[in-house]
Amino acid sequence: MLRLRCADRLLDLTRPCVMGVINVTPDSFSDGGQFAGAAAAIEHGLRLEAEGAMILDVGGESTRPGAEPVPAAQELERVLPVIEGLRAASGAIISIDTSKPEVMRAAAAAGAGLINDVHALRDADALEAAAASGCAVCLMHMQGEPRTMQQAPHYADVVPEVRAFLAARRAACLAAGIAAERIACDPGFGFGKTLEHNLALLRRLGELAPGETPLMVGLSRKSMLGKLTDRRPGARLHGSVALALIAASRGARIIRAHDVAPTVDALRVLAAVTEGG
Ligand code: 7PJ
Repeated sequence: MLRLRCADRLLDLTRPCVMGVINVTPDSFSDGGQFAGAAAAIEHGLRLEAEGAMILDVGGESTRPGAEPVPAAQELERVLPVIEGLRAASGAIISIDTSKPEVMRAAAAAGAGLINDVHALRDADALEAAAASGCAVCLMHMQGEPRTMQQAPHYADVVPEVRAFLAARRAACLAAGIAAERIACDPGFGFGKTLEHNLALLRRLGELAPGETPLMVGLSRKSMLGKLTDRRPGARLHGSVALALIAASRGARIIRAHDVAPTVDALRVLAAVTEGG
């Protein structure tokens, strides 16, 4: 059975599940900073849970292309009240979207069960902090850094390069004492990738995950959909659901999404067809 150990919880991934996005950043491109206040962010998270999200991903530092880094104290100020509030009111697994070890430690102490790190635990002390937390970890591939990563993404062959990176980061986690059942991987759509790179990764998604590692994908509202459908972020729902279904049908087990209800519906339909066979 495919599953992910998230601190004191075991997440069943026999069927693909949805991770709902809670941005606690004033510059978030898709929410326009609408959920910047902790109370609003908690309310938003509870709504995503009611819509069927199994995981709630709380982020206090924007990783959108061009975004500037945020100091740890400010990130903690944004995310901790939200994690505490959700932990008290929600049964969902809480994910902390961070690369900073001090944020990982504080979030785990406040009840987070998953560390979603777009740097794949490459920052100093991040592996140790994640290992000690007991949380699950999501290792994401990124070429370059958010501020400049979309300027000139380049690969000789994107699929084996991303696969090799994820395998190496998984090996580093295992060596640091993070059990295999605590590790998920993510190709990092849009993180230092052109449209063609993203499409190649999606086509060959099944080749990416090392071993039995569950694959997470984030495709919701991303700029590849802007290129494919010529729509602004708020009008990319239909394209996002299409990408979620394509990813799940190719093996993705965790779908990171802003629009939880329609994504959950689509995955239920897919599961009925798949399991009926
Ligand atoms: C991702 C993420 C993703 C994981 C963001 C956005 C940009 N975490 N955080 N995977 N994307 N694991 O939502 O468009 O693709 S932030």
